[in-house]
Amino acid sequence: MSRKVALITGITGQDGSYISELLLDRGYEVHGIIRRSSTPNTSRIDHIFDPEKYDYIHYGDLSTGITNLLYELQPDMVVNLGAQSHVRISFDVPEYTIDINALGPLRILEGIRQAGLTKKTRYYQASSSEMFGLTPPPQNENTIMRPASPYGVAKLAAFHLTRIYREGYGMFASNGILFNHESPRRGVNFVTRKITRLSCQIKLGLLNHISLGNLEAKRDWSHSRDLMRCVIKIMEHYEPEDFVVSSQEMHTVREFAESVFSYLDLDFYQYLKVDDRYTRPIEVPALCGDSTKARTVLGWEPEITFEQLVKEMVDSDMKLAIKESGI
Ligand code: NAP
Ligand code: F7E
Repeated sequence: MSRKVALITGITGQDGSYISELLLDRGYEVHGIIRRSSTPNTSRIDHIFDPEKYDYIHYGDLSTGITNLLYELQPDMVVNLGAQSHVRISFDVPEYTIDINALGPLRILEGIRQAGLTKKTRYYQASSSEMFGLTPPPQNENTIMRPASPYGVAKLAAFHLTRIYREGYGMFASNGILFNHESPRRGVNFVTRKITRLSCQIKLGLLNHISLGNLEAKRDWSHSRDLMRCVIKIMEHYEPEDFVVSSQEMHTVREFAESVFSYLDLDFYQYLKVDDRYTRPIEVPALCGDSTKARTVLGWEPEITFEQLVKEMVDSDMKLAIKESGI
């Protein structure tokens, strides 16, 4: 029997790298779309794809359609992870964020339809807890959505477009409404990675402070690998549905930072500077997912605790800081 083909947008990102590993382990033929960049952007997937044999990597961008590639590959599954994924930056580039995060998914959904693949290709949309925005926790699949950023609005548009293609054209199109998830592969300008990376530099005497914005924001943080395991369950489920995926535990940014600094045996408040540049025009105060549906219907459970996540990220950033500084 031939291998199932999965096409991943955003393969060079945090989630793209973990889901590629998991899908390859499950026997899928994994293809990815990458953007051309002036400096290498494949560091998270260089250990997965042989640079000598890049048959599985295709240049593309969500600002244009990928219909030709869909037609050529006839994938069993498209996992759409590509996005301008930074909430604060979405206030700086709102039009671009809507283009990539809302029209991008529409271009793929239309591409699947135009390539005649509505009955063959399963579609996953990387929806986000940011769609809940100002609605207080706990948030589940039935919670009212009140996004508070261009990012949240774009993700909400894509969420509904996915539902419309499912209901209108009978496509297998599912949303995973994922709450914050992190790892050593997290982008350096998201708060968790910023804290783990800079605190290690402080520990080594390479830096003397860390500037942060809103310390009271509450988030539901998981490990990316855990949530990507659930995404595969969503895609292999017998019918398309939307699922909240989360740890069901909430911590403030302050608590995350205190855990990191305490693990490094440092006093967080000795190094902290609060800087308004890192606050947003509208803050989302608290997100905590009720993922009962994913746990009962899909039989999914997270494996990595908050404390293990902190430790894994700090240990990894310490190795990196030592390597980069040559100490
Ligand atoms: P990430 O690390 O920022 O990765 C984003 C990916 O999208 C990268 O591969 C990036 O390519 C690609 N991309 C950006 N703009 C693109 C464009 N115009 N055309 C094609 N590809 C483009 O994000 P992540 O944490 O892995 O998140 C994956 C997805 O889940 C995103 O859609 C995000 O919005 C969503 N999400 C994330 C979280 C979370 O907590 N991590 C929670 C809920 C939902 P480059 O490497 O070239 O920049
Ligand atoms: O901020 C506060 C900030 O940028 C978390 C994305 O993956 O998850 C992510 O979005 C909180 C916010 O993630 C700094 O104000 C304080 O309240 O790490 P973040 P996010 O905005 O929650 C959702 C679910 C996604 O879908 C997104 O793609 O931390 N905060 N000080 C700070 N945040 C940053 N970035 N930098 C600071 O210095």
